[in-house]
Amino acid sequence: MSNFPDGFLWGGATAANQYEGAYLEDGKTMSPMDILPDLAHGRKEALDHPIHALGHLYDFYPSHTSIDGYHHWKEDLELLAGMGFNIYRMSISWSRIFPRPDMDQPNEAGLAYYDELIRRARELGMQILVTINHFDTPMWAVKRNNGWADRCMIDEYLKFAGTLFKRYKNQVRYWITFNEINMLLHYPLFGAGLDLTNDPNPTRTKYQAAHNQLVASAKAVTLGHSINPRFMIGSMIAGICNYAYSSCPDDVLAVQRTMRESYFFPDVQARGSYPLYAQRFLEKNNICLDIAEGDIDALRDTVDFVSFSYYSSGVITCDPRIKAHKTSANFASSFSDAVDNPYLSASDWGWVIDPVGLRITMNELYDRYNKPIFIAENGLGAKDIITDDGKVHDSYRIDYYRDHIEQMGLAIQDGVECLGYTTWGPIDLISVSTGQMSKRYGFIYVDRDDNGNGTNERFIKDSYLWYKKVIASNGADIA
Ligand code: BGP
Repeated sequence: MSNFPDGFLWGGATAANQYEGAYLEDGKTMSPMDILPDLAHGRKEALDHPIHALGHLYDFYPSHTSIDGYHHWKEDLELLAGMGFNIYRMSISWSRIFPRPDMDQPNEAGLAYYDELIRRARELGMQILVTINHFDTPMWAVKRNNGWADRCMIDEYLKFAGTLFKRYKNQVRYWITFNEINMLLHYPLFGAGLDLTNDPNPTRTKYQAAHNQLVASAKAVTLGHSINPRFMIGSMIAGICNYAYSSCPDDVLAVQRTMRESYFFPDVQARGSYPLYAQRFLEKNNICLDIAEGDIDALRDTVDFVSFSYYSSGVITCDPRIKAHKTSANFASSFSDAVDNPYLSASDWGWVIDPVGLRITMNELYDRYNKPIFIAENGLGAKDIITDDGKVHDSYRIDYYRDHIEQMGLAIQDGVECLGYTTWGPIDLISVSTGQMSKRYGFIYVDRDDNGNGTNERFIKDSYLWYKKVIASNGADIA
């Protein structure tokens, strides 16, 4: 028996800057991803100092070609539809549509690509979920006005979002305003196009950028609904489930503090105002934000659904001796003081695997907001081996998904209203944190390595046939 409601949305998610390549084609200009080398060649430093990185010539830029989705999309959509996807989450590259600031008209050549892609995906039976900004504030904004530090980005964003809302009014029903909006605190370049190199008060700048994005997000909700009242427009955070290391109240308090850093964003987007704890945090840090007249009113327009990505969980402690065992590689711990969890194993990249954490997160978010939720990303980055006859036996990925889908079903049984589930990277693509190809998430293998060698030919993995079966049974058959 299926735990999933009829019409549940099953699919996968990609992002323009990790999928398309063609980084300067048809009038596109650069995105932050396009100035970065991979991890082994200075990605971390470049992420921290993007303006400096822009003036530096690296040997290889993974995103410039990526998996060449710009020229393979037809074949890719057919492969995705072949699994029975009824939704495809994708993003639209801002710098393809508005390659320069202050443009009155969008770049038609850039839009033409998405026109065709969306038309074909709909023809193949897929709903579309568009992420308007997936770590993709154009480089022109980074250079000109330090990205979202400047509120001029609100109008630039609304021009971009409005163009998409009008253009795809009848083809696209689901929208996310910003990918993992809470990540701007940890990945300021990806999240908000910020260079904080000489910034005397980076915390203030990040929260100013956050404010500007929250206003832009709320105004986009208003604008979108005025164009099509049926639009479903959602928020999104990187959802991290954190546990207290011990029953010591200080540890529990530390978890609450850490979770609020992320909840701050959907608290505003789904409830329509700044939570008191955020106001206190800003006061305590002597941060006085530039809040224009009308901003607080604008924030009142809330999202239709709350979405999140889910990969991992963390464990938090205040005890300095235990902190010494920090799991540096874990997704959750790299953004906080999280330590090892003795009950859980981790991926090849050290990301702790915790399916029950997904159920907990779903329940938490639904309890907190009482709005439908959507799991916008979930997946396993792993080292795959392709056999001579073009097969990938990725039983570990099947195990990962089976366990997470089971927990998702249980959360729905708990009472959570969940609209859908888009796995991350249904096709192998460039990793955002490392720039690698070898960190593969897909049900579809792409012949391309970390140095850009390969034919870009696509091969289906064992997990492809498995997910197809899951979708066909509406989640009942996960064996
Ligand atoms: C999320 C991003 C995605 C995706 C994913 C996996 O944070 O929204 O764009 O890349 O993480 O991360 P990575 O590619 O670093 O393995």
